[in-house]
Amino acid sequence: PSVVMIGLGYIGLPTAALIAKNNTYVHGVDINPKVVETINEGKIHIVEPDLDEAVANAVKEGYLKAATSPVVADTYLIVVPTPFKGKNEPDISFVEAATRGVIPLLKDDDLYIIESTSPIGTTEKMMNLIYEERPNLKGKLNIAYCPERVLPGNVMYELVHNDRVIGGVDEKSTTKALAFYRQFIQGDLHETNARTAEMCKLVENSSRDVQIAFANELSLICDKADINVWELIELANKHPRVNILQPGCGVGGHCIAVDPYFIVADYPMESQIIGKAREINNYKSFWCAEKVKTAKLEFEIEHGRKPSIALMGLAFKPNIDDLRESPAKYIAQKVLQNANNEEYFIVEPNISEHKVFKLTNYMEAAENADIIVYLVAHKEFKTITSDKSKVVLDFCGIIK
Ligand code: SAJ
Repeated sequence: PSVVMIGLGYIGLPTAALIAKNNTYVHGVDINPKVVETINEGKIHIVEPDLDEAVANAVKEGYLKAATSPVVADTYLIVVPTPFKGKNEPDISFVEAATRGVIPLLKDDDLYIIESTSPIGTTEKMMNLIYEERPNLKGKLNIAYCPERVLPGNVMYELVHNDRVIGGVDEKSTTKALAFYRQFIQGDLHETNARTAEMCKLVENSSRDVQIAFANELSLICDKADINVWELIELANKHPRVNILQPGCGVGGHCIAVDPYFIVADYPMESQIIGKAREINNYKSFWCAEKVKTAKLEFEIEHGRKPSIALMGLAFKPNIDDLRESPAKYIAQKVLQNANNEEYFIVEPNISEHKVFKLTNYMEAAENADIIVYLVAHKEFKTITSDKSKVVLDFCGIIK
């Protein structure tokens, strides 16, 4: 058996390495020649624990090879990004381009699977596209949707152990896709149809977004009501059927802050809560930036001088180096835009340097700043003890 993996990014590459580890030939495809070159040298272009070794081994053993175009295989996996165009409209042009690339290669009984997060109906759309171009293959291919659900930072473990939802365009496709994943996945495999599987991925992330929005809304209410939101949530969670998530400085990353729009774009009238949750979580970042502004002005009035300010954390969540779609980074940018000769210390212990921000060591920043703003609950920050004279804004519950 042989597999073509289209897209060698955060999900495609680890999945390719995993399949290759099971002695199946994987021909990886990426439009970026640099990525192809790096992988063929047995190296990787992304940060993910244990991925380097997995790729190095797969390439060395000859089971993984990368190129910029596909070849004939039995199984084709589409793992390319689905970004946005215009005003929060999902853009499936990469999925379509990848599909068009394999259409001439397809033959009877092949398996074609989309893993990319996709709007509902994408798999059926691609099926129609394939059969329009290759009418002789109609009904003879196995076409399915199977979303990935791995957590960045823990991908190599979760790829193997998480349950998977597999939805074919017909029963034969589902069964065939299931047998494929069974070879290298230890988690349970759940059968459904393609539309349900597509929606399932969007709903998982929307559900988390809505729950975080609830926590963020509570934090706004508690701020006005003079209640410690962290204590409140801890107490409410003592109830056996209550499980409130943690408020923060907003929701970031490329999944939870994005996927809900895939539902809202297609069903705007029906997805009231899902849409509102996005607004609340975005507003929370704006609110945090405004809070820093107020603290700054209050300090000036009280002390008759400008404060120095430490912004603690830039990553989109604790203990990672990923700054993409990060609310903390957005807040730092917003605060710096409003800078008026105050001294700023920007801190991100998980990266050594940044092209825009001049970074300061976290201890030094916390020691020297008049106002300490905790944006991300990185483990390093938990060791900081600051004296009472400092103003502390804790947006991530690090001191609770
Ligand atoms: N966050 C909070 N409060 C919380 C939990 C998280 O504010 O109580 C924030 C984080 O700080 C971060 C954002 O939410 O800014 C998202 O972080 P996350 O750890 O919840 O999730 P991601 O984006 O790293 O990964 C998610 C996962 N989805 C779910 O947990 C439902 C992962 O399993 C998916 O595979 C991934 O999205 C994806 O690729 O879709």
